[in-house]
Amino acid sequence: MKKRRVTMAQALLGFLKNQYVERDGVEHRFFSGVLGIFGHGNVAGIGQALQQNLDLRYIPVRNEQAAVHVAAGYAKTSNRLRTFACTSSIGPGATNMTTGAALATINRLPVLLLPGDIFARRNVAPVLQQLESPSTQDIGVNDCLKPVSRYWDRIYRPEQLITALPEAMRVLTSPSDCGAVTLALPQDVQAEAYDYPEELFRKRVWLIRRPEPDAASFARALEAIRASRKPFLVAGGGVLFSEASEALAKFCASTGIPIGETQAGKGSVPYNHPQSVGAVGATGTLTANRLARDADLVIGVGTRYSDFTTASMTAFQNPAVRFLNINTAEFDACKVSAIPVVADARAALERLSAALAGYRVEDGYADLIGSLKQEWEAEVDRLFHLGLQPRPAQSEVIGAMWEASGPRDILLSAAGSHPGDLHKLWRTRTPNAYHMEYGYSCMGYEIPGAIGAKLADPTREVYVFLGDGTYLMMPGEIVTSVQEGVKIVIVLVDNHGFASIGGLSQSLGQQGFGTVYRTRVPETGRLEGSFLPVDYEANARSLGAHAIRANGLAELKLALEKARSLDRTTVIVIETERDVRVPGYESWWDVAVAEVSEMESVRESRSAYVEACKKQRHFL
Ligand SMILES: Cc1ncc(C[n+]2csc(CCOP(=O)(O)OP(=O)(O)O)c2C)c(N)n1
Ligand SMILES: [Mg+2]
Repeated sequence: MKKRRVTMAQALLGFLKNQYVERDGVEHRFFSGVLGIFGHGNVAGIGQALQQNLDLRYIPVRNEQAAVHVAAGYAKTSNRLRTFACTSSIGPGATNMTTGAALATINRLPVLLLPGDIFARRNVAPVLQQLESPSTQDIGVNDCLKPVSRYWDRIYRPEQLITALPEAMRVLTSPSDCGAVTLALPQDVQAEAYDYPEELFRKRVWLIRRPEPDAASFARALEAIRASRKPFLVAGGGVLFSEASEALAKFCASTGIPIGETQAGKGSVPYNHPQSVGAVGATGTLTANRLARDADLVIGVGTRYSDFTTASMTAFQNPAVRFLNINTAEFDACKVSAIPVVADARAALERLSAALAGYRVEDGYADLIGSLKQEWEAEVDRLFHLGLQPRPAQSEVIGAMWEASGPRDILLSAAGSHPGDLHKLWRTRTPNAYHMEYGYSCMGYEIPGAIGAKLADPTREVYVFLGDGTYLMMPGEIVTSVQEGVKIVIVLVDNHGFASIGGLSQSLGQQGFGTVYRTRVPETGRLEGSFLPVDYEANARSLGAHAIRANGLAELKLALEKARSLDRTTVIVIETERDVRVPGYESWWDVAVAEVSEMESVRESRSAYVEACKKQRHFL
């Protein structure tokens, strides 16, 4: 057998370069490069190997957490057909990746983490940044990555790569088991040479399958649809991952079944598709929430039924409601006691369309969908044009961004009051044009995630919509966008702190405590002084971005036009009216209120909470 004598790190990169995926007859190289930061735990291993493998692009970032976010944003925009590997040193560099790994796994996105690890040889322990344990030498900070990884392994000997790598690839390319994969790499082993079999470096093409429904489940699914009078379809992220938008649009156009969208599934069909009723759940539209409330059959396609989608198990109130789930993951397919169709979304929807030819919802239901949809569009127009002076409402900023953007442009966001408002209001026109990270709703994802989205599709303008709070968590990656020539447009809403959690706090009877950015007053010891004097425009400029402060809506429109014409990352800062919010639409989200309190406002809120919980249902 032919051998190749290389270090473990060189072998690893040699393998990664030759991994491809194929779906529907189209082949992609799976790894587009390596993101990361060097330290003593990876510079001599992975760092050295990268230097002699320049065909694998190396992208230095400012924070290892951001590296994983870039990879996740890239994988999401690529419908999971491509990703990056992320390298870190040992210790803090490795643990910085934990948040990114959790985000990837929760959103079912493939990312490969390659944290450095302490010496396998152990004779020099404790090394710098090593976590010691008096009870075992077989523990380290990388063990933190176990619960947030779908596959985790530590490579104590160079030859273990040979069995670990195929497992890593199986998970990364699996439509059902996909998530973060961690290979912890002790720094001495990274640099150790071994005679690897030449076959390890051959080109390998991993087939991304489209599993078909089994006959028995499919028959039950058909029966359930035919028997239902008020079916309602929930489109989740799986629709986009499967590239099933067209199949879904056809299925719903021919059957008349309305489509509500989760955060991950938004944009599955264009907003003006006759059966599209927009966002469903806690941040849903009135149209979708009314239809969900009364539905007798909920067809969940590629959704994991998060509490935002189910409005904390209050969204579906018809006593006779049943569920039918189409999902590649059995785990999700079986939720809410559904008829589980364990299958690819596109394959299943195409088969359903064919089998249901001639079936259509009753006219009365179709008319209701049409009129509710019209009412909703009028509500969006109203919120886009409130005419507030001098500071606009956030909904007007969204309206201006929507009007300035093209149909293929990507709108990206993750945390704060932005996801809820966007879920309701953004009028998505093409698949993947709405990029919301709402599995982990991770403040700080936005800028690196947008770099990933832009790297995945440089032909689309990427707009990031974020708050002052989330901006302050990870502005440093603007530097990475400048370094790579990856232009993104960031619209930063300055409302002096956390409007979202502030509003939530108010609703819990807690008066927004700890959510406004104010200085501490020495006399009272409280945070009730003037607003913190943060100059976001100067901050963005100092990191290499073009920065514009927009005073009011008219200036925002000009700034958006200017940003389009530039080829550099641009940050637009706008102050909004914090207390003018997009309302909720007959929906609810469960946040447990203190059961006892000295505060009357909290006690009142608790009574309302106990009452609201009565609508929660089990689906058994
Ligand atoms: C990493 C992280 N920490 C904390 C939270 C909880 N959280 C959700 S929204 C939010 C406030 C966001 O503030 P900002 O970005 O200014 O948006 P705004 O609420 O003002 O719209 C916080 C703290 C989170 N989602 N992520
Ligand atoms: Mg804010």
